[in-house]
Amino acid sequence: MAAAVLVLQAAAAAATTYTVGAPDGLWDMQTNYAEWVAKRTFHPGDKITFTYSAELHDVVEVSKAGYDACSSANNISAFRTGNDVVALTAPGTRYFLCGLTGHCDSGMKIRIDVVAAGSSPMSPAAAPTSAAASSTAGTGTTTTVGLAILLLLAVLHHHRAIIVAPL
Ligand SMILES: [Cu+2]
Repeated sequence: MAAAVLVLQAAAAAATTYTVGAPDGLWDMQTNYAEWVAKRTFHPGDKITFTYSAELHDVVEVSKAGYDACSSANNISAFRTGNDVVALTAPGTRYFLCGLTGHCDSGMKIRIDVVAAGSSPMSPAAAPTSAAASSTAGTGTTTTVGLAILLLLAVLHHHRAIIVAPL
């Protein structure tokens, strides 16, 4: 189990393509997207894929205002192939909704926060940071051990001097 988690984290460290809603859902009327995004961290370079029946839904990228109001009137872009890949190229928040009447109001909207690598504890940059922290700690330990050895040598030397002196 721990190994599986590590593998997942390693996979997340590289550019990842996420199928929106998967594995428990898809781009549909049932999936809780707030819950889905909460379990994931999106970084620049990642992609999200909207998979759905093109007869039933579409995907519209909107502004925050559009997202809040469930309005696709001033959309940024629209997709309707049923298998739409969106590249998350830069840090920031992206908003998507289904443009079909009533679907967004029923919860078919998703907000994706794209965070720079390093701003999340699970990000790849966190590893070098903690590695640096532990190597700093390692240096501290080495210094302490080195001092202890020096002290020991000094004591031994002093001791020997005492032993040697009478000879
Ligand atoms: Cu829809």
